[in-house]
Amino acid sequence: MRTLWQHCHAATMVGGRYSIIEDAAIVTSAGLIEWIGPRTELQPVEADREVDMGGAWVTPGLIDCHTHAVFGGNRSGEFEQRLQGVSYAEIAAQGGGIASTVRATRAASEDELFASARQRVQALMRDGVTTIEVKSGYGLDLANERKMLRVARRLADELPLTVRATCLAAHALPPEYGGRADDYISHICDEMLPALADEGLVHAVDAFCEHLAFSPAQVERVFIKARELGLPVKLHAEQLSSQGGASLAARYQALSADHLEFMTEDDARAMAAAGTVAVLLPGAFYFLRETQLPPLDTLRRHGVKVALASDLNPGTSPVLSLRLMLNMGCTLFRMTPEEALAGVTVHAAAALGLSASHGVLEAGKLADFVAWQIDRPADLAYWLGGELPKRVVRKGHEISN
Ligand code: DI6
Ligand code: FE
Repeated sequence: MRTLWQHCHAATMVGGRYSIIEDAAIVTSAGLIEWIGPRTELQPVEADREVDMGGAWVTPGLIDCHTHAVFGGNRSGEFEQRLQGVSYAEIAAQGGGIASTVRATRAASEDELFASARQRVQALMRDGVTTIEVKSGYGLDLANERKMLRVARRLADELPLTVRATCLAAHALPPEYGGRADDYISHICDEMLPALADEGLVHAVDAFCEHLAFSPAQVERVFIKARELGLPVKLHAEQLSSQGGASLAARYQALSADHLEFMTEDDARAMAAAGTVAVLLPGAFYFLRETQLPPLDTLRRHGVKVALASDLNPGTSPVLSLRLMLNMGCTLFRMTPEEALAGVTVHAAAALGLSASHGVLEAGKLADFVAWQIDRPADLAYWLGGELPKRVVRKGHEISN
């Protein structure tokens, strides 16, 4: 069906700028944008349907390029404990932290994980998200990592959403491998990744490079296997310390390096040369009350593309609004509203390897867009939370969340 959408302004995000079309018209058909431009330049078109957008501002559908949306259990109790002065170390010693989410995820059925993840993902969708990345990483054995990745695929099957599934088996050391990190990395490389890749459950491979997780040498073993399997990589890097993970990721042409509070200028230089996207995660920075800011000016100076994401996870970033991340990217990290919007559209698409089909409003791209009843594009980063009135269009069809 061909639809003509008009009486709107478009922030197309082409080239990572607003690239605004005032008084725009958009023609969609077969799930794609057929034409977009000034309404005065629109050639006669036989549309099955015409939609008056009421002066709305249209942006590409928002892309949340870093989430751990699938998990069992709940860790708000740890939140309370920390506010009563209990330290991370004491919580971990009590069996809390990632380990408690691993236990809850292993104990949950696929249906239970799907039901809880769907609720969280639908909250993001109500905020204009039309594409999401979902990581495994709370199963930490083949059966449970498979269970998580199957839930990610089911989210794509049952919701009007593009879902990219990332295997993060190298997220934490499972209890059965206590003290044997190298053996666990061997298990990931020799058994888990080949099986999950063969089952078509994995779009990319991620790892957590940190002194309390895995070393650059252990991460590199995972990257080598991912490359053998033809899978792109991404990395949780420099979140709590400088490990050289971001430069390692760049050496493997990673789609992205994520967190980056402690990254160096050498990391930025390497990422720029490799085209690796910097994914900043203000939710985790804020929730952990981190004080080390990611070096935004260094990233700008080296021309590294910067994306923003929720890092939705139960321990460090229980975030259910990507638009709030726009505000935090500006308020905490000093991004401009234009940079922040690029961070959840065109640059987020690049962080997922989806630049050919997602992230900007131009002919040939997926017809995923949001028509916001706002006065200016900066309003998206300006308003803290809440739900801005909007119409969400997915593959050319309006959806109600
Ligand atoms: N960095 C984080 O902040 C989360 N994972 C990671 O690699 C923590 C996940 C959790 O606490 O459940
Ligand atoms: Fe994360």
